[in-house]
Amino acid sequence: AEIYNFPNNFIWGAASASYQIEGAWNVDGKIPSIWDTASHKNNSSIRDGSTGDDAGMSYYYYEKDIQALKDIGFEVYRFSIAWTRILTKANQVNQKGIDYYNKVIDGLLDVGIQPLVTMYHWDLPQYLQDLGGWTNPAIVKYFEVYADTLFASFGDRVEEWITFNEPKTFCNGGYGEGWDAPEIKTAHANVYHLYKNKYFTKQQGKVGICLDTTFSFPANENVTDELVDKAMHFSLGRYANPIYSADGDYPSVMREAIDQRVKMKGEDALNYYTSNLIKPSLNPADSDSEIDSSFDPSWKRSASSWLVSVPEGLYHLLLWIKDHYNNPLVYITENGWSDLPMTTEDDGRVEYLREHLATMSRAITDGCRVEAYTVWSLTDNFEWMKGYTERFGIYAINFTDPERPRIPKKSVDLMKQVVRDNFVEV
Ligand code: GCO
Repeated sequence: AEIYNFPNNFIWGAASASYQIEGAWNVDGKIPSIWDTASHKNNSSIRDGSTGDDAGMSYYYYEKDIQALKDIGFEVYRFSIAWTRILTKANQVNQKGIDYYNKVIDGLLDVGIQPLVTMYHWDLPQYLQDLGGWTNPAIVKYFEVYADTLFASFGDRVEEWITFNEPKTFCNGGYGEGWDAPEIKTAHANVYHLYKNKYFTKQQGKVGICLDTTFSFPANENVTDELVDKAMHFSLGRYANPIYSADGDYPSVMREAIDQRVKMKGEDALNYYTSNLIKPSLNPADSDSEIDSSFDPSWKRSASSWLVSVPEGLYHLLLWIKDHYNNPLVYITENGWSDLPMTTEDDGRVEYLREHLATMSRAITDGCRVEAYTVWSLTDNFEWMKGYTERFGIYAINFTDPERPRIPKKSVDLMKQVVRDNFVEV
């Protein structure tokens, strides 16, 4: 077996998101989110008809999450705060919401675990969606009030913040691919507007954004490097260039109509799960045509149709980012595998994590500035449109057990060894 080491100060942790784990959907002053609305619809689009009404009940059992993190020896916990617990419809502070997150943050710090807080992980207050949500420029002012409330309430203990989780997903997925109808580009414009005016860097310390992408490989020798690079710009450059590149310009290959110039500071977070093969595309000059992509049949599949294991994709992606954006500091804030049904024998996840940690180690050896890794996810949770039919936790949860014990899977032993030894064996 090969040993892959990590730098001494490398930070290990796990990730989660409020709507996916908390439950208590209508308790202690919380107002409805768009995911409460979506999952409560009659014959909703959620695959198993489930909701996040209860989920893993972290609102009540957050100490079980903290113990699960502590048992592994993790030093950071990436979780998100629900806007719908913090502000009422009248934009007033909901103290019980503040109290809950104070208990989580103080509980983590008491056992030496740093909170890495995502401000927005898709659970938009429904009343704001009723005003157009991210497509309405007024959302910027609402988000500034929310951000100020977070910084005022938790900024004394939370030193690193992630603003938005995957703008591509909630703008395109939320407004462009049918979960909801409205315009994609204005949604992006409003998200990036908050950076354009350096709003966050004026208010608080380290504030980053969390982008997601696959890595693109050529499907065959007919696929030009230019086309593969175009695919990477569709998937990442479109969202990263305005943040990283000096003039904040879009990659020329995109020629997007969006006019944002954003500057970033602090760590920027990256979610990587899988890669794809780029087949000879449609007319390359058509900058809006989605790239035609597929999977290599040899790539191992998970319980999720979109998730196949391509460890090399993480290596090449980190080098791509290093080369295109002048080697920024990166946290990997999501990377993981899904299984079904509930199981603790997650050999597929153990193999996936070993291989991806090894390629991450190689990328760091080759000069990439990756300083933290938080596995997706700490526990099985509500997997959005898939409900509970795809499980991403390194701890299993039986969602019919009122105590919701966090049951360690085999991958917990792997992560304990990685944290203890700061190396992974493949
Ligand atoms: C995402 C979200 C997570 C998902 C995870 C598995 O990246 O889509 O941040 O909430 O649950 O990625 O799909």
